[in-house]
Amino acid sequence: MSHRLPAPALLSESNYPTTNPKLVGWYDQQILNEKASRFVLMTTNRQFPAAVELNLDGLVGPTHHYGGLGLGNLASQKHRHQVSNPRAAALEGLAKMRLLISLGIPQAVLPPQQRPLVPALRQLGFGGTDATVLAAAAEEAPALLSAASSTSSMWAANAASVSPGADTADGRLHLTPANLVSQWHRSLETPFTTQFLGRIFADPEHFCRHPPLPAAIAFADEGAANQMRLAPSHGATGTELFVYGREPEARSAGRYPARQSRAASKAVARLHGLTQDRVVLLQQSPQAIDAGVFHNDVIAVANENVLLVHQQAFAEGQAALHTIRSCYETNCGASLTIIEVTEEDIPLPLAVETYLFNSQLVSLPAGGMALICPAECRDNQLVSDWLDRLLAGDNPVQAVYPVSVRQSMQNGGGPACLRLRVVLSEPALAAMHEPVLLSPRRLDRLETWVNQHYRDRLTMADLADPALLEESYRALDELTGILELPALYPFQRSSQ
Ligand code: SUG
Repeated sequence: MSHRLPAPALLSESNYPTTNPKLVGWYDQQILNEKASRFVLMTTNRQFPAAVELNLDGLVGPTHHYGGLGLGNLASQKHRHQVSNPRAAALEGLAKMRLLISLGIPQAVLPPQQRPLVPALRQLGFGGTDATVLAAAAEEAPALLSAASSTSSMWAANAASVSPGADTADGRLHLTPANLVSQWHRSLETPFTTQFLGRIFADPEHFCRHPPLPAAIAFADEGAANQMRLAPSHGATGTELFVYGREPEARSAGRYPARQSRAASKAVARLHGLTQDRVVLLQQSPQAIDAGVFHNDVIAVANENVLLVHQQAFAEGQAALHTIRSCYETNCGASLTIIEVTEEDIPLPLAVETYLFNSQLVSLPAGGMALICPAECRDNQLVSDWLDRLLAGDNPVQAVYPVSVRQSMQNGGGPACLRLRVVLSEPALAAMHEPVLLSPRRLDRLETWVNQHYRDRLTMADLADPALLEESYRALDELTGILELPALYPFQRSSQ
Protein backbone atom coordinates (compact mmCIF):
# COMPACT_ATOMS: atom_id res chain seq x y z
CA MET A 1 0.00 0.00 0.00
CA SER A 2 1.13 3.51 -0.65
CA HIS A 3 2.05 6.28 1.72
CA ARG A 4 -0.80 8.08 3.50
CA LEU A 5 -0.89 11.77 4.18
CA PRO A 6 -3.33 13.84 6.18
CA ALA A 7 -6.35 15.20 4.38
CA PRO A 8 -5.74 18.57 2.74
CA ALA A 9 -6.64 21.79 4.42
CA LEU A 10 -10.19 22.89 3.86
CA LEU A 11 -10.81 25.17 0.93
CA SER A 12 -13.20 28.00 1.44
CA GLU A 13 -13.34 31.54 0.17
CA SER A 14 -11.39 32.77 3.17
CA ASN A 15 -8.47 30.36 2.92
CA TYR A 16 -8.42 29.79 -0.82
CA PRO A 17 -4.78 28.97 -1.54
CA THR A 18 -3.04 30.67 -4.41
CA THR A 19 -0.57 27.88 -5.07
CA ASN A 20 -1.09 24.15 -5.36
CA PRO A 21 -0.73 22.32 -2.11
CA LYS A 22 2.20 19.94 -2.39
CA LEU A 23 0.29 17.15 -0.70
CA VAL A 24 0.28 14.34 -3.19
CA GLY A 25 -1.05 11.00 -2.04
CA TRP A 26 -3.85 8.84 -0.77
CA TYR A 27 -6.38 10.20 1.66
CA ASP A 28 -8.86 8.55 3.94
CA GLN A 29 -12.51 9.37 3.44
CA GLN A 30 -12.72 11.77 6.33
CA ILE A 31 -13.88 15.29 6.67
CA LEU A 32 -11.66 17.46 8.76
CA ASN A 33 -13.62 20.64 8.95
CA GLU A 34 -17.38 20.47 9.32
CA LYS A 35 -17.70 24.18 8.64
CA ALA A 36 -17.08 23.62 4.94
CA SER A 37 -20.33 25.11 3.82
CA ARG A 38 -19.08 27.49 1.13
CA PHE A 39 -17.53 26.54 -2.12
CA VAL A 40 -15.51 28.63 -4.49
CA LEU A 41 -16.53 29.44 -8.00
CA MET A 42 -13.43 28.36 -9.77
CA THR A 43 -11.47 28.46 -12.87
CA THR A 44 -8.23 26.55 -12.85
CA ASN A 45 -7.13 28.68 -15.75
CA ARG A 46 -8.02 32.32 -15.24
CA GLN A 47 -8.21 33.21 -18.91
CA PHE A 48 -11.59 31.40 -19.07
CA PRO A 49 -14.95 32.33 -17.54
CA ALA A 50 -15.47 31.04 -14.01
CA ALA A 51 -17.73 28.06 -13.65
CA VAL A 52 -18.33 25.27 -11.19
CA GLU A 53 -18.96 21.62 -11.74
CA LEU A 54 -21.92 20.69 -9.60
CA ASN A 55 -22.25 17.01 -8.75
CA LEU A 56 -25.90 16.02 -8.52
CA ASP A 57 -25.97 12.69 -6.68
CA GLY A 58 -28.86 10.26 -6.64
CA LEU A 59 -29.95 9.38 -3.13
CA VAL A 60 -30.65 5.69 -2.55
CA GLY A 61 -34.30 4.97 -1.78
CA PRO A 62 -35.84 2.90 1.04
CA THR A 63 -36.57 -0.11 -1.24
CA HIS A 64 -32.94 -0.61 -2.39
CA HIS A 65 -32.51 -4.30 -3.13
CA TYR A 66 -30.66 -6.74 -5.35
CA GLY A 67 -33.06 -7.68 -8.14
CA GLY A 68 -30.47 -9.00 -10.62
CA LEU A 69 -32.05 -6.64 -13.14
CA GLY A 70 -29.02 -5.04 -14.81
CA LEU A 71 -28.48 -6.13 -18.45
CA GLY A 72 -24.84 -6.99 -19.06
CA ASN A 73 -24.10 -5.75 -15.53
CA LEU A 74 -21.98 -8.44 -13.89
CA ALA A 75 -22.21 -7.13 -10.32
CA SER A 76 -26.02 -6.93 -10.49
CA GLN A 77 -26.16 -10.53 -11.74
CA LYS A 78 -23.71 -11.74 -9.11
CA HIS A 79 -25.61 -10.25 -6.17
CA ARG A 80 -29.10 -11.16 -7.43
CA HIS A 81 -31.53 -11.72 -4.56
CA GLN A 82 -28.96 -11.19 -1.81
CA VAL A 83 -30.12 -9.36 1.30
CA SER A 84 -29.60 -5.59 0.99
CA ASN A 85 -29.16 -2.80 3.51
CA PRO A 86 -30.99 0.32 2.25
CA ARG A 87 -29.92 2.41 5.24
CA ALA A 88 -26.22 1.66 4.76
CA ALA A 89 -26.61 2.30 1.02
CA ALA A 90 -28.10 5.75 1.56
CA LEU A 91 -25.57 6.67 4.26
CA GLU A 92 -22.65 5.61 2.03
CA GLY A 93 -23.97 7.90 -0.69
CA LEU A 94 -24.37 10.81 1.73
CA ALA A 95 -20.83 10.28 3.06
CA LYS A 96 -19.50 10.55 -0.49
CA MET A 97 -21.45 13.80 -0.98
CA ARG A 98 -19.94 15.12 2.25
CA LEU A 99 -16.45 14.36 0.99
CA LEU A 100 -17.09 16.38 -2.18
CA ILE A 101 -18.29 19.35 -0.15
CA SER A 102 -15.22 19.17 2.08
CA LEU A 103 -13.06 19.40 -1.05
CA GLY A 104 -14.81 22.65 -1.97
CA ILE A 105 -16.86 21.09 -4.77
CA PRO A 106 -20.56 21.98 -4.94
CA GLN A 107 -22.93 19.12 -4.36
CA ALA A 108 -26.65 18.66 -4.83
CA VAL A 109 -29.04 15.79 -4.29
CA LEU A 110 -31.48 14.00 -6.60
CA PRO A 111 -34.20 12.52 -4.38
CA PRO A 112 -35.23 8.87 -4.66
CA GLN A 113 -38.33 8.05 -6.67
CA GLN A 114 -41.68 6.76 -5.48
CA ARG A 115 -41.20 3.00 -5.09
CA PRO A 116 -42.83 0.56 -5.22
CA LEU A 117 -44.44 2.26 -8.20
CA VAL A 118 -47.90 0.73 -7.87
CA PRO A 119 -49.34 2.57 -10.92
CA ALA A 120 -46.73 0.80 -13.10
CA LEU A 121 -48.00 -2.57 -11.85
CA ARG A 122 -51.62 -1.52 -12.37
CA GLN A 123 -50.71 -0.69 -15.96
CA LEU A 124 -49.74 -4.36 -16.33
CA GLY A 125 -53.10 -5.59 -15.11
CA PHE A 126 -52.64 -6.00 -11.36
CA GLY A 127 -55.70 -4.55 -9.63
CA GLY A 128 -57.38 -3.95 -6.29
CA THR A 129 -55.92 -2.17 -3.30
CA ASP A 130 -52.22 -1.36 -3.19
CA ALA A 131 -51.68 -4.33 -0.85
CA THR A 132 -53.50 -6.65 -3.29
CA VAL A 133 -51.44 -5.36 -6.21
CA LEU A 134 -48.20 -6.04 -4.32
CA ALA A 135 -49.31 -9.51 -3.20
CA ALA A 136 -50.47 -10.57 -6.68
CA ALA A 137 -47.30 -9.28 -8.34
CA ALA A 138 -45.14 -11.06 -5.74
CA GLU A 139 -47.01 -14.28 -6.40
CA GLU A 140 -47.29 -14.15 -10.19
CA ALA A 141 -44.39 -12.04 -11.37
CA PRO A 142 -41.79 -11.29 -8.66
CA ALA A 143 -39.39 -9.85 -11.25
CA LEU A 144 -41.98 -7.19 -12.13
CA LEU A 145 -42.44 -6.29 -8.46
CA SER A 146 -38.67 -6.04 -8.14
CA ALA A 147 -38.47 -3.76 -11.19
CA ALA A 148 -41.29 -1.56 -9.89
CA SER A 149 -39.46 -1.33 -6.54
CA SER A 150 -35.97 -0.66 -7.91
CA THR A 151 -34.19 2.42 -6.60
CA SER A 152 -32.09 2.57 -9.76
CA SER A 153 -32.56 6.35 -10.03
CA MET A 154 -29.66 6.51 -7.55
CA TRP A 155 -27.36 6.15 -10.59
CA ALA A 156 -27.76 9.75 -11.60
CA ALA A 157 -25.16 9.51 -14.38
CA ASN A 158 -28.01 7.89 -16.32
CA ALA A 159 -30.54 10.60 -15.50
CA ALA A 160 -29.78 12.91 -18.41
CA SER A 161 -27.23 14.21 -20.92
CA VAL A 162 -25.94 17.67 -20.08
CA SER A 163 -24.11 20.30 -22.14
CA PRO A 164 -22.92 23.43 -20.36
CA GLY A 165 -23.64 26.88 -21.79
CA ALA A 166 -20.00 27.26 -22.89
CA ASP A 167 -20.58 24.53 -25.51
CA THR A 168 -24.08 25.33 -26.78
CA ALA A 169 -25.23 27.62 -29.59
CA ASP A 170 -27.52 29.72 -27.38
CA GLY A 171 -25.22 29.85 -24.33
CA ARG A 172 -27.75 28.08 -22.11
CA LEU A 173 -27.23 24.83 -20.25
CA HIS A 174 -28.99 22.07 -22.20
CA LEU A 175 -30.41 18.94 -20.59
CA THR A 176 -32.05 15.87 -22.12
CA PRO A 177 -33.44 13.31 -19.68
CA ALA A 178 -32.48 9.77 -20.70
CA ASN A 179 -35.31 7.54 -21.92
CA LEU A 180 -33.58 4.41 -20.51
CA VAL A 181 -35.69 2.19 -22.75
CA SER A 182 -33.24 -0.73 -22.70
CA GLN A 183 -34.65 -1.96 -19.39
CA TRP A 184 -38.16 -1.58 -17.99
CA HIS A 185 -37.11 -0.86 -14.40
CA ARG A 186 -34.94 2.01 -15.61
CA SER A 187 -37.48 3.39 -18.10
CA LEU A 188 -39.80 3.95 -15.13
CA GLU A 189 -37.41 6.67 -13.92
CA THR A 190 -37.80 9.02 -16.87
CA PRO A 191 -41.10 10.84 -16.10
CA PHE A 192 -40.04 11.71 -12.55
CA THR A 193 -36.51 12.69 -13.58
CA THR A 194 -37.91 14.97 -16.27
CA GLN A 195 -40.22 16.63 -13.79
CA PHE A 196 -37.53 16.98 -11.13
CA LEU A 197 -34.96 18.51 -13.50
CA GLY A 198 -37.68 20.88 -14.68
CA ARG A 199 -38.24 22.05 -11.14
CA ILE A 200 -34.63 22.57 -10.12
CA PHE A 201 -33.48 24.03 -13.46
CA ALA A 202 -36.63 26.02 -14.12
CA ASP A 203 -35.39 29.38 -15.40
CA PRO A 204 -35.56 29.43 -19.25
CA GLU A 205 -33.01 32.24 -19.37
CA HIS A 206 -30.31 29.84 -18.17
CA PHE A 207 -31.62 26.35 -18.83
CA CYS A 208 -32.99 24.65 -21.93
CA ARG A 209 -34.72 21.39 -21.06
CA HIS A 210 -35.52 18.98 -23.84
CA PRO A 211 -38.05 16.17 -23.53
CA PRO A 212 -36.58 12.65 -23.47
CA LEU A 213 -35.90 11.11 -26.90
CA PRO A 214 -38.72 8.95 -28.34
CA ALA A 215 -39.18 5.80 -26.25
CA ALA A 216 -38.05 3.40 -28.99
CA ILE A 217 -35.06 1.09 -28.98
CA ALA A 218 -33.66 2.90 -32.05
CA PHE A 219 -33.17 5.92 -29.78
CA ALA A 220 -32.12 4.04 -26.63
CA ASP A 221 -30.41 6.63 -24.46
CA GLU A 222 -28.63 6.11 -21.13
CA GLY A 223 -27.56 9.72 -20.56
CA ALA A 224 -24.27 11.12 -19.32
CA ALA A 225 -22.82 7.69 -18.53
CA ASN A 226 -22.01 7.64 -22.25
CA GLN A 227 -20.97 11.27 -22.60
CA MET A 228 -17.64 12.87 -21.66
CA ARG A 229 -16.48 16.46 -21.85
CA LEU A 230 -12.96 17.78 -22.34
CA ALA A 231 -12.15 21.47 -21.93
CA PRO A 232 -9.14 23.54 -20.86
CA SER A 233 -11.25 24.68 -17.89
CA HIS A 234 -14.86 23.99 -16.85
CA GLY A 235 -15.95 27.43 -18.05
CA ALA A 236 -14.22 27.19 -21.45
CA THR A 237 -15.79 25.83 -24.63
CA GLY A 238 -15.12 22.12 -24.72
CA THR A 239 -15.17 19.04 -26.90
CA GLU A 240 -17.96 16.60 -26.12
CA LEU A 241 -17.48 12.88 -26.64
CA PHE A 242 -20.54 10.67 -27.18
CA VAL A 243 -20.04 6.93 -26.92
CA TYR A 244 -22.60 4.54 -28.37
CA GLY A 245 -22.91 0.79 -28.35
CA ARG A 246 -25.48 -0.07 -31.00
CA GLU A 247 -26.12 0.99 -34.56
CA PRO A 248 -29.79 1.90 -35.15
CA GLU A 249 -30.91 -1.27 -36.91
CA ALA A 250 -28.22 -3.71 -35.87
CA ARG A 251 -29.12 -6.55 -33.61
CA SER A 252 -26.46 -7.38 -31.09
CA ALA A 253 -24.27 -10.30 -32.01
CA GLY A 254 -22.56 -10.32 -28.64
CA ARG A 255 -23.43 -11.87 -25.30
CA TYR A 256 -24.99 -8.68 -23.98
CA PRO A 257 -27.03 -6.15 -25.94
CA ALA A 258 -25.47 -2.72 -26.27
CA ARG A 259 -27.57 -0.11 -24.51
CA GLN A 260 -26.80 3.29 -26.07
CA SER A 261 -27.81 3.82 -29.68
CA ARG A 262 -25.83 5.89 -32.15
CA ALA A 263 -28.99 7.67 -33.27
CA ALA A 264 -29.64 8.77 -29.68
CA SER A 265 -26.14 10.16 -29.20
CA LYS A 266 -26.41 12.08 -32.48
CA ALA A 267 -29.84 13.44 -31.61
CA VAL A 268 -28.66 14.71 -28.21
CA ALA A 269 -25.66 16.50 -29.79
CA ARG A 270 -28.03 18.06 -32.35
CA LEU A 271 -30.62 19.10 -29.77
CA HIS A 272 -27.99 20.66 -27.52
CA GLY A 273 -26.81 22.92 -30.35
CA LEU A 274 -23.23 21.65 -30.25
CA THR A 275 -20.93 22.69 -33.07
CA GLN A 276 -20.33 19.57 -35.16
CA ASP A 277 -16.57 19.85 -35.24
CA ARG A 278 -16.49 19.93 -31.44
CA VAL A 279 -18.33 16.63 -31.15
CA VAL A 280 -16.68 13.22 -31.34
CA LEU A 281 -18.86 10.15 -31.81
CA LEU A 282 -17.19 6.92 -30.70
CA GLN A 283 -18.26 3.31 -30.71
CA GLN A 284 -17.79 1.23 -27.58
CA SER A 285 -15.76 -1.91 -28.09
CA PRO A 286 -18.25 -4.83 -28.40
CA GLN A 287 -15.69 -7.05 -26.60
CA ALA A 288 -15.71 -4.63 -23.69
CA ILE A 289 -19.53 -4.71 -23.58
CA ASP A 290 -19.35 -8.49 -23.42
CA ALA A 291 -16.85 -8.22 -20.56
CA GLY A 292 -19.36 -6.21 -18.51
CA VAL A 293 -18.78 -2.64 -19.74
CA PHE A 294 -22.46 -1.78 -20.08
CA HIS A 295 -21.77 1.98 -20.02
CA ASN A 296 -18.75 3.96 -21.17
CA ASP A 297 -18.23 5.27 -17.62
CA VAL A 298 -17.18 1.75 -16.61
CA ILE A 299 -14.08 2.12 -18.81
CA ALA A 300 -13.25 5.83 -19.19
CA VAL A 301 -13.52 9.11 -17.31
CA ALA A 302 -12.67 12.64 -18.41
CA ASN A 303 -12.21 15.91 -16.59
CA GLU A 304 -11.09 19.23 -18.06
CA ASN A 305 -7.90 18.42 -20.03
CA VAL A 306 -7.46 14.84 -18.79
CA LEU A 307 -8.84 11.61 -20.21
CA LEU A 308 -8.30 8.43 -18.22
CA VAL A 309 -9.17 5.47 -20.41
CA HIS A 310 -8.60 1.75 -20.74
CA GLN A 311 -6.96 0.49 -23.92
CA GLN A 312 -10.05 -1.66 -24.66
CA ALA A 313 -12.64 1.12 -24.43
CA PHE A 314 -13.35 1.91 -28.07
CA ALA A 315 -14.03 -0.21 -31.15
CA GLU A 316 -11.47 1.82 -33.09
CA GLY A 317 -8.75 1.42 -30.45
CA GLN A 318 -5.77 3.77 -30.85
CA ALA A 319 -7.40 5.53 -33.80
CA ALA A 320 -10.18 6.72 -31.47
CA LEU A 321 -7.64 8.27 -29.10
CA HIS A 322 -5.96 9.97 -32.03
CA THR A 323 -9.29 11.44 -33.17
CA ILE A 324 -10.08 12.69 -29.67
CA ARG A 325 -6.68 14.32 -29.30
CA SER A 326 -6.71 16.03 -32.66
CA CYS A 327 -10.28 17.28 -32.22
CA TYR A 328 -9.53 18.64 -28.77
CA GLU A 329 -6.19 20.20 -29.64
CA THR A 330 -7.50 21.83 -32.83
CA ASN A 331 -10.63 23.25 -31.24
CA CYS A 332 -9.46 24.08 -27.75
CA GLY A 333 -5.94 25.21 -28.71
CA ALA A 334 -4.49 23.38 -25.73
CA SER A 335 -2.85 20.06 -25.14
CA LEU A 336 -4.67 17.02 -23.81
CA THR A 337 -3.36 14.54 -21.26
CA ILE A 338 -4.50 11.04 -22.18
CA ILE A 339 -3.73 8.48 -19.50
CA GLU A 340 -4.16 5.14 -21.21
CA VAL A 341 -4.29 2.04 -19.06
CA THR A 342 -3.11 -0.99 -20.96
CA GLU A 343 -4.34 -4.55 -20.66
CA GLU A 344 -0.95 -5.35 -19.17
CA ASP A 345 -1.34 -2.63 -16.50
CA ILE A 346 -4.86 -3.67 -15.51
CA PRO A 347 -6.67 -6.46 -17.37
CA LEU A 348 -10.19 -5.55 -18.46
CA PRO A 349 -11.95 -8.00 -16.07
CA LEU A 350 -10.10 -6.42 -13.13
CA ALA A 351 -11.03 -2.93 -14.33
CA VAL A 352 -14.69 -4.05 -14.36
CA GLU A 353 -14.43 -5.79 -10.99
CA THR A 354 -12.80 -2.85 -9.17
CA TYR A 355 -14.58 -0.12 -11.18
CA LEU A 356 -11.39 1.97 -11.36
CA PHE A 357 -12.76 3.95 -14.32
CA ASN A 358 -15.98 4.65 -12.47
CA SER A 359 -14.01 6.97 -10.23
CA GLN A 360 -14.93 10.63 -10.10
CA LEU A 361 -12.11 12.72 -11.53
CA VAL A 362 -12.64 16.21 -10.14
CA SER A 363 -10.81 19.53 -10.27
CA LEU A 364 -9.76 20.92 -6.92
CA PRO A 365 -10.36 24.63 -6.25
CA ALA A 366 -6.67 25.16 -5.53
CA GLY A 367 -5.64 23.49 -8.79
CA GLY A 368 -4.87 19.89 -9.57
CA MET A 369 -7.33 17.01 -9.58
CA ALA A 370 -8.53 14.33 -7.21
CA LEU A 371 -9.64 10.83 -8.08
CA ILE A 372 -12.49 9.57 -5.92
CA CYS A 373 -12.31 5.84 -6.48
CA PRO A 374 -14.18 2.83 -5.12
CA ALA A 375 -12.56 1.35 -1.98
CA GLU A 376 -12.27 -1.84 -4.04
CA CYS A 377 -9.42 -0.14 -6.00
CA ARG A 378 -7.41 0.44 -2.83
CA ASP A 379 -8.00 -3.15 -1.76
CA ASN A 380 -6.62 -4.65 -4.94
CA GLN A 381 -2.82 -4.72 -5.06
CA LEU A 382 -2.46 -4.38 -8.82
CA VAL A 383 -4.87 -1.45 -9.04
CA SER A 384 -3.52 0.28 -5.96
CA ASP A 385 0.05 -0.04 -7.31
CA TRP A 386 -1.14 1.49 -10.56
CA LEU A 387 -2.72 4.35 -8.61
CA ASP A 388 0.62 4.91 -6.88
CA ARG A 389 2.21 5.24 -10.29
CA LEU A 390 -0.54 7.64 -11.36
CA LEU A 391 0.18 9.85 -8.36
CA ALA A 392 3.91 9.78 -9.05
CA GLY A 393 3.45 10.52 -12.77
CA ASP A 394 3.45 13.76 -14.70
CA ASN A 395 -0.28 14.54 -14.68
CA PRO A 396 -2.68 16.77 -12.71
CA VAL A 397 -3.95 13.99 -10.40
CA GLN A 398 -2.58 14.72 -6.95
CA ALA A 399 -4.94 12.98 -4.55
CA VAL A 400 -6.75 9.66 -4.45
CA TYR A 401 -9.76 9.23 -2.17
CA PRO A 402 -11.06 5.67 -1.87
CA VAL A 403 -14.73 5.72 -0.85
CA SER A 404 -16.97 2.91 0.27
CA VAL A 405 -20.18 2.71 -1.75
CA ARG A 406 -20.37 -1.08 -1.51
CA GLN A 407 -24.17 -1.36 -1.44
CA SER A 408 -24.33 0.45 -4.78
CA MET A 409 -21.26 -1.33 -6.20
CA GLN A 410 -22.98 -4.67 -5.66
CA ASN A 411 -25.60 -3.51 -8.15
CA GLY A 412 -22.97 -2.24 -10.60
CA GLY A 413 -22.91 1.42 -9.59
CA GLY A 414 -19.66 3.06 -8.47
CA PRO A 415 -18.90 6.64 -7.37
CA ALA A 416 -19.24 8.08 -10.88
CA CYS A 417 -22.55 6.29 -11.60
CA LEU A 418 -24.02 7.95 -8.54
CA ARG A 419 -23.57 11.47 -9.86
CA LEU A 420 -24.64 13.71 -12.74
CA ARG A 421 -22.10 16.41 -13.59
CA VAL A 422 -23.54 19.84 -14.30
CA VAL A 423 -21.12 22.64 -15.19
CA LEU A 424 -22.71 25.95 -14.25
CA SER A 425 -21.80 29.60 -14.64
CA GLU A 426 -22.30 31.80 -11.60
CA PRO A 427 -25.69 33.19 -12.77
CA ALA A 428 -26.92 29.71 -13.70
CA LEU A 429 -25.94 28.38 -10.30
CA ALA A 430 -27.79 31.25 -8.64
CA ALA A 431 -30.89 30.44 -10.73
CA MET A 432 -31.10 26.85 -9.48
CA HIS A 433 -33.53 25.61 -6.84
CA GLU A 434 -31.27 26.30 -3.86
CA PRO A 435 -32.65 23.81 -1.27
CA VAL A 436 -31.23 20.83 -3.21
CA LEU A 437 -27.69 22.24 -2.82
CA LEU A 438 -26.05 20.55 0.13
CA SER A 439 -24.23 22.06 3.06
CA PRO A 440 -22.90 19.99 5.98
CA ARG A 441 -26.01 21.05 7.91
CA ARG A 442 -28.37 19.82 5.21
CA LEU A 443 -26.39 16.58 5.02
CA ASP A 444 -26.82 16.12 8.79
CA ARG A 445 -30.53 16.55 8.30
CA LEU A 446 -30.64 13.98 5.50
CA GLU A 447 -28.63 11.50 7.57
CA THR A 448 -31.07 11.85 10.45
CA TRP A 449 -33.94 11.37 8.00
CA VAL A 450 -32.35 8.17 6.61
CA ASN A 451 -31.71 6.79 10.09
CA GLN A 452 -35.32 7.48 11.02
CA HIS A 453 -36.98 5.94 7.99
CA TYR A 454 -34.81 3.29 6.31
CA ARG A 455 -34.63 -0.39 7.13
CA ASP A 456 -31.22 -2.00 7.52
CA ARG A 457 -32.24 -5.30 5.94
CA LEU A 458 -34.39 -6.05 2.93
CA THR A 459 -35.14 -9.35 1.20
CA MET A 460 -37.07 -9.96 -2.00
CA ALA A 461 -40.04 -11.16 0.06
CA ASP A 462 -40.13 -7.82 1.91
CA LEU A 463 -41.00 -6.02 -1.34
CA ALA A 464 -44.57 -7.32 -1.04
CA ASP A 465 -44.95 -5.92 2.48
CA PRO A 466 -47.54 -3.10 2.42
CA ALA A 467 -45.80 -1.63 5.49
CA LEU A 468 -42.69 -1.06 3.38
CA LEU A 469 -44.75 0.95 0.90
CA GLU A 470 -46.23 3.05 3.70
CA GLU A 471 -42.83 3.63 5.33
CA SER A 472 -41.31 4.61 2.00
CA TYR A 473 -44.07 7.04 1.05
CA ARG A 474 -43.96 8.59 4.54
CA ALA A 475 -40.20 9.08 4.21
CA LEU A 476 -40.51 10.66 0.76
CA ASP A 477 -43.31 12.93 1.92
CA GLU A 478 -41.02 14.28 4.64
CA LEU A 479 -38.15 14.64 2.18
CA THR A 480 -40.16 16.97 -0.03
CA GLY A 481 -40.39 19.25 3.01
CA ILE A 482 -36.61 19.19 3.53
CA LEU A 483 -35.93 19.92 -0.15
CA GLU A 484 -38.80 22.43 -0.43
CA LEU A 485 -40.35 20.62 -3.38
CA PRO A 486 -44.03 20.19 -2.50
CA ALA A 487 -46.19 17.72 -4.45
CA LEU A 488 -43.13 16.16 -6.08
CA TYR A 489 -44.39 12.59 -6.01
CA PRO A 490 -47.43 11.11 -7.78
CA PHE A 491 -48.79 9.79 -4.44
CA GLN A 492 -48.83 13.36 -3.14
CA ARG A 493 -50.93 14.53 -6.07
CA SER A 494 -53.59 11.83 -6.24
CA SER A 495 -54.96 8.91 -4.27
CA GLN A 496 -52.67 6.53 -6.22
O1 SUG B 1 -28.45 0.16 -15.24
N1 SUG B 1 -27.99 -1.39 -12.14
C1 SUG B 1 -27.77 -0.25 -12.98
C2 SUG B 1 -26.40 0.32 -12.71
C3 SUG B 1 -26.18 1.63 -13.43
C4 SUG B 1 -24.79 2.14 -13.28
N2 SUG B 1 -24.64 3.38 -13.94
C5 SUG B 1 -23.57 3.80 -14.63
N3 SUG B 1 -22.63 3.00 -15.03
N4 SUG B 1 -23.53 5.04 -14.97
C6 SUG B 1 -27.92 -0.64 -14.46
O2 SUG B 1 -27.47 -1.75 -14.81
C7 SUG B 1 -29.30 -3.14 -11.10
C8 SUG B 1 -30.59 -3.18 -10.30
C9 SUG B 1 -30.83 -4.52 -9.66
O3 SUG B 1 -30.27 -5.51 -10.13
O4 SUG B 1 -31.59 -4.56 -8.66
C10 SUG B 1 -29.21 -1.93 -11.98
O5 SUG B 1 -30.20 -1.47 -12.53
